[in-house]
Amino acid sequence: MMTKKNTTLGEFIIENQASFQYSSGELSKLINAIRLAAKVVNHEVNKAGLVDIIGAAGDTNIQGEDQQKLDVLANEKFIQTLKNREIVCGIASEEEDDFIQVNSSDQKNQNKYIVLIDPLDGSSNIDVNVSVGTIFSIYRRISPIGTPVTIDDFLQPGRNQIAAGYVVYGTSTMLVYTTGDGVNGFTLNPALGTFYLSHPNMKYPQTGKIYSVNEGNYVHFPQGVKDYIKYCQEEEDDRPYTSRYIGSLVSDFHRNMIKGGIYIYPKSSVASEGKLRLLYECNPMAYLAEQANGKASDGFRPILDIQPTELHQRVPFFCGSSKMVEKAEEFMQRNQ
Ligand code: AHM
Ligand code: MG
Repeated sequence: MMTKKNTTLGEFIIENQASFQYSSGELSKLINAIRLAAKVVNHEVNKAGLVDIIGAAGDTNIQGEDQQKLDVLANEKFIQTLKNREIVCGIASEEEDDFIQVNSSDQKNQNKYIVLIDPLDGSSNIDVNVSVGTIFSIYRRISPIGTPVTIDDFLQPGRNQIAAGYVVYGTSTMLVYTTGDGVNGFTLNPALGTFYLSHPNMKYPQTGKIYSVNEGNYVHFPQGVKDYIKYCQEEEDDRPYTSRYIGSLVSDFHRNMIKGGIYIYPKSSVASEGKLRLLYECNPMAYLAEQANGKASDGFRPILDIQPTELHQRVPFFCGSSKMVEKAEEFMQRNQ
């Protein structure tokens, strides 16, 4: 694998195409389309702070067009880019109730990949200038090529993912992804509009000192999570740990992968399955985590082994450095 640091994402995709398990160039084109959509959305996200000057969502702009909310806009940009390039046969998005059939111009779609996206995760952070992200997940369809895609193409266990990744619109914009051969991170040079390989072969430290959970919900948490939080706060060995919670999954995940840590969004007495979506958020992050030597679980079993039953299914999420996730699972199992 090519891991020279001045490699551009474009070069990296071409160089590594041959190593894809079922290489036909289609997956490379798809990653390229995501790269393009990411740049378009990045441009919009960067303008978000100007909203008071150029108009807020719901206002009418100078051309007489309605201003759109950024998450709606990001959704449209990603879907448009993927549709226009005719490189997928179906798309599902956290922003859409149902999956989208993509027909190529000759009406006989020969493409084999489907994409699931969370176009702008953590969008409540935009108003306060905090990082947000895009998450994507790619599968090979299971229905026959040339026929309409079905719900079963989208309800595959995360283990079947071909590729997954995220874009973090942070102090700099990064695209981090895996095609099942490790995780690589690319940073956007905004002056040139080019992503450069900046974080080759990313790995979670085996353990870390950061725990990320919305402790405001403490009273509603299951006993196992309460006990694990207390464990993180005890003074023993390398503890107490440090608490860091941005409230933007992509950013919390990204920091924990680099520094070592655990992210938890458990179920609670007010949200029986937690908040995060299995298909759009947890599966892609779990695939990245495993590819980076980390772990992701619902407290009892690997996220990637869960058989989804609906598109917008929610699931409790424990994700991070392997030893930390194992410890949290121990607490969950003790309190079952
Ligand atoms: P969203 O898909 O509505 O943006 O929600 C997902 C986000 C995650 O990025 C973040 O980790 C979590 O919700 C924060 O939720 P909470 O504010 O309940 O802690
Ligand atoms: Mg989301």
